[in-house]
Amino acid sequence: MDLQQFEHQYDHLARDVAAFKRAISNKLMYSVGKDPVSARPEDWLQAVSYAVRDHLVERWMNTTRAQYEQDVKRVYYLSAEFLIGRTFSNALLALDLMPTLQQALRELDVNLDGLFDLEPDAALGNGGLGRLAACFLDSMATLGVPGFGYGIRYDYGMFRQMVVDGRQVEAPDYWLKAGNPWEFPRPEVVYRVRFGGRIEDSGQGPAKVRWVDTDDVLAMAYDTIIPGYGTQATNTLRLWSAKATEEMDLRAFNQGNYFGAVASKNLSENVSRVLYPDDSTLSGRELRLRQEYFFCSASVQDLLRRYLRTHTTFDALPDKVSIHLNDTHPVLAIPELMRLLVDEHAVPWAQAWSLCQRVFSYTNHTLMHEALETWPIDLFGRVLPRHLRIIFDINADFLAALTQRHGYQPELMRKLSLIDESGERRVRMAYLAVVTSHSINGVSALHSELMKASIFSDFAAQWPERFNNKTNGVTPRRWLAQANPGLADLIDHRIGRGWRRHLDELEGLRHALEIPGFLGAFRRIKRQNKDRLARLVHKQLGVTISPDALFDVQVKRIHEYKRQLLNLLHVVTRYQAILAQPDADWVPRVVVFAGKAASAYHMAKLVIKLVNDVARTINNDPRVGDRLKVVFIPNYSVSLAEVIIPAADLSEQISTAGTEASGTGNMKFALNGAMTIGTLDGANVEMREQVGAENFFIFGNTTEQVAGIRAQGYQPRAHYDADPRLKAALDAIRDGVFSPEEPGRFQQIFDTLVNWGDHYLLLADYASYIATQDAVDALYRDPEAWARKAVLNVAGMGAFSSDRTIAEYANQIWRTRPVVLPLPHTVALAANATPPKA
Ligand code: 26V
Repeated sequence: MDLQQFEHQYDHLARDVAAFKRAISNKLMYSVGKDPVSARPEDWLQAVSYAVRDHLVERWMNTTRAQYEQDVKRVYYLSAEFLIGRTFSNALLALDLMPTLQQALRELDVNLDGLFDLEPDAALGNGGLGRLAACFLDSMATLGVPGFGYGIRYDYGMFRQMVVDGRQVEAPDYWLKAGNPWEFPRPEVVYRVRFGGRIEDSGQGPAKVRWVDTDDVLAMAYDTIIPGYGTQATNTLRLWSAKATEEMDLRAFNQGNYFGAVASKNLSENVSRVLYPDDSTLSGRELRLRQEYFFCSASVQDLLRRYLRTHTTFDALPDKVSIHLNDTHPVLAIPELMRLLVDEHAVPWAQAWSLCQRVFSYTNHTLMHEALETWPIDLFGRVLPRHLRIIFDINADFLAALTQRHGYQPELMRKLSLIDESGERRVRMAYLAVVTSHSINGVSALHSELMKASIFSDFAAQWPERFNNKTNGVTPRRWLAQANPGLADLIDHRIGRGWRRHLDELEGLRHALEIPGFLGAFRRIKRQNKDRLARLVHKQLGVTISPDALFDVQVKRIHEYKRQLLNLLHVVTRYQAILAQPDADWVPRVVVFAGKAASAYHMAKLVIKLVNDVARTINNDPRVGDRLKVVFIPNYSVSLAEVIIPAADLSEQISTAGTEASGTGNMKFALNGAMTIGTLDGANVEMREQVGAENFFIFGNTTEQVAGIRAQGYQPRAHYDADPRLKAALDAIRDGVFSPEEPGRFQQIFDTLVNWGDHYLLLADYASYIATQDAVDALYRDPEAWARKAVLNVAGMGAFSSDRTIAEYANQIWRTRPVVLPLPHTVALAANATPPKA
């Protein structure tokens, strides 16, 4: 079949509603096993998903075949988290099947809109880091980068957050209960992953060590197709699930211990049971270490097997394989690759090490000390004795080279050693990543500089050329085309559809500002999105919010450094001011919060309670009315973000300068036409450059000023004493104005800020924040002026596509070339789809 025939056939299929109807009916009967007359919406969703998936499979096979034929260099993106969200509508957009499906289902008398909300989120991540990995998969596929995601198929994803009496309550998220139509189980792709045991050392160097008496688990692959947009190219996300080995079952069975056999099977399968929900604090649990090794080992075994299908020596490994470490969670891939090369494939140690250095690259996502992974060596040695030995050997080589370079310097060695010898000896995972990788990057310009100046300063002095920046981005397919169809449509009519693949084209919207009617249309769309959110809030919380109000939104993990409490201080100040001057000309506001707290993070949970107590008080105070409303929307997730973000007027990005590595929510809001109020932190700095300082609300101390204040001995109480508005807000919180049933409930919050050092400098930024919030009100009073600036924010977001980020990784770090595939038919379709209006 030549290309034209293929195109024609594909075109025909995609557009043929009758064929699609048939396919859906067949799936419903033969795959789901349901009669159309009794099928529930869930059954239809399953049937439709299978029918849509079929369209992806053909592309998938073409891509995989082309990758083999062209012997391309592959990128393996190792990540403990992939926060994918829903797949159904994403697949429909990638395939341009939405209109066909709409018609097909209409004819089958099924309501398509009702189906989307039935799909559970794949919430296999905590927050920013996991969602970034998902955006990267989308961009790698779209750019044709031959990328494979490798991770863990957690049975339970991020917990479901319920709010009971204003407090967070966690419930398990068994996202697989109705089956997952998007994954392909691969029972034939299984690897043995070994744990424990001991090493037998012949004393003849690293190559002569045997690892014996291990307890083993099997890793079984599940594949998910990642479609590219406007291209035939697809990629694979391969997630590993733990299965007990057969011997284990047999051994116990032969001892006649049926229950024991089943119990120990369950135990060994625990390794992929649940996602650890503690973003930014290392709990240091053994199961977590096992999870990390489990997916690293399976992934490295799998990529070596793929490489060896077409190669007989390892010489070409760095030309054919890049392994990228998404933070330190996959760092065990380094000693695992060393082990496989040296112990299993008899590669000499020095050669294996050189291969590793050319294969691995690493991204750091946080400077927060609590989140930096280190493992006590006794725990490490118990779980992975062979790997501990390998790390010691790497360390010995590294320290010897250091000595050769700088002479014997015990202080330098102590600082740079892979083993932290102060106190309980621990393995420093980030240092292992840095010593091995040929590239180490941060995720925004500011963060990359701080990374070199702080946690890795001694390494940056040794190897400055290894350090670089790759500013984060987000996929415009999910975060604009899918989440905000109204705005996407308006943009299409002004500048065409090309922005989905070339986000820079949004620049063209600057001219649209001069076109009569454009701003009005933009405002109507924002208004519709606000209506949609208002309905959701009413349905979920029973609170009525007015879409005329300014929607002021902070949605993200609850963490002290992100300063949800600073936002609350503004809310309380505003409340008190409204009570003092009810007749002043207030700009009505709705302040929206959402986000999860780590289950053991006491202060974050108390913040959630305070938000809810403040909300209850203000929303029920008849003196306030529509001037101010506060809502906490439970269970923040990717799919909730897709509703909340397009409805925002104001995006709160208010972390203490120097603490938020990049932020990606900040980009999603601006892309959807929100204004930002933020500090000069993370990617906010670069966003402001792109959209112009006059279109961005910046406040607060800079990173240098923060350092200066701390160095001089920060006195939060001085701010409390000097600023009556601040004092009044804090006193109200302390004295139980929002918790009359338990007046002392928030004493700790008061103390943290006023008496215990206010580590994140909320009080130092308060005055500037309040003044800037007043400037926000002033602008909002002029809806035209506000909308103009909001449009300029959209227009300036071109640089923050994850396509740009991935192109930089591919060209500068991985040095991969895109796979070459027959002409993408969807590009042709897209070009004809909506003729841009003049
Ligand atoms: C740390 C830990 C510690 C062990 C337990 C599980 C766990 C899970 C995640 C993390 C690291 C969190 C780091 C993180 O998410 N960083 C965020 O990365 C985003 C993408 O680069 C960036 O936009 C955010 O600013 C940064 O906070």
